[in-house]
Amino acid sequence: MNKKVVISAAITGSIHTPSMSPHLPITPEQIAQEAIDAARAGAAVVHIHARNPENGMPSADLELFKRIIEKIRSESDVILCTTTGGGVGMTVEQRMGVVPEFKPELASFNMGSINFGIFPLAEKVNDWKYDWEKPYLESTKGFVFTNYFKDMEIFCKRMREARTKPELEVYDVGHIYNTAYLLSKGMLDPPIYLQFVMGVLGGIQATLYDLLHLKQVADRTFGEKNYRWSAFGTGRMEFPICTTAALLGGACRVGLEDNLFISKGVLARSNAELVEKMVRIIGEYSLEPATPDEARKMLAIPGR
Ligand code: KMH
Ligand code: ZN
Repeated sequence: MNKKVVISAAITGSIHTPSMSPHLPITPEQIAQEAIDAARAGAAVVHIHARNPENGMPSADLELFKRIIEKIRSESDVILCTTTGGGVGMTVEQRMGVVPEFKPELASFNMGSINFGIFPLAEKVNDWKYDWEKPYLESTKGFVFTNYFKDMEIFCKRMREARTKPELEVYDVGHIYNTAYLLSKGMLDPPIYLQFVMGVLGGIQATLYDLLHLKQVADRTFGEKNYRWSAFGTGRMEFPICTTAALLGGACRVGLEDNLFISKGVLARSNAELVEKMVRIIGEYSLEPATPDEARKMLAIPGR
């Protein structure tokens, strides 16, 4: 078994809103600094979304991404994985813009359409900081996160042109078969890298049984040696899913995008704190966090 584990840190995302935690990074400077600190704590990859610095709303503004990316690149050799999932209501063109513009080493690539229900989060908040937050969350009762085949073909093409490796976000079992289809058509380059996204309402839930199921379907579909993979669970299942993934030889992802708590009822103060916890857990099993260069080899990322 490889002693090294690739840890990704998903810094801010587009699911949690400012009222849920004062520690959620909002401005480009905060997002970049959180990413740099997460890398120092042991993350080899940072997954990046941008937010409007005035009110924390998820944003596709390339100027904001530029400020985040330039600061991270100037201080760290961590692998950048930009989102192309964006946030609720963004168009495919808005979501995709970051790839040709910044040619990141990795970018998320969402492998199919799902109901994407983040409305239950609104029930837990009493005091709203900004007007947009509640309607944004509640609108997802009627929201399908669309990733049509015609759009996935465009994502394949643009990522290939930018020499960006796709991190294939698998929210449910069918997304593995969607991946196999695109691979069979020569639209994706092997070895592919899958990210099992577990616990979104509308997708597969974050149980250990479901993780094994996803892994077994992927093994049968691609052959165990022919793909790389990572997993994460949302909310309190972040650490159980990540620990199991690491013990099974996969990579894992922690961060405030997916989970705001360091332990029951205690908000994490930073992404670095979540990464440190993951490093501690794998350390108990004599595993170590991979450096960015080790991660490039392990995930078959060509490098810049
Ligand atoms: N926020 C997620 C549930 C993306 O950014 O493209 C998965 C994600 C997708 O990170
Ligand atoms: Zn994301």
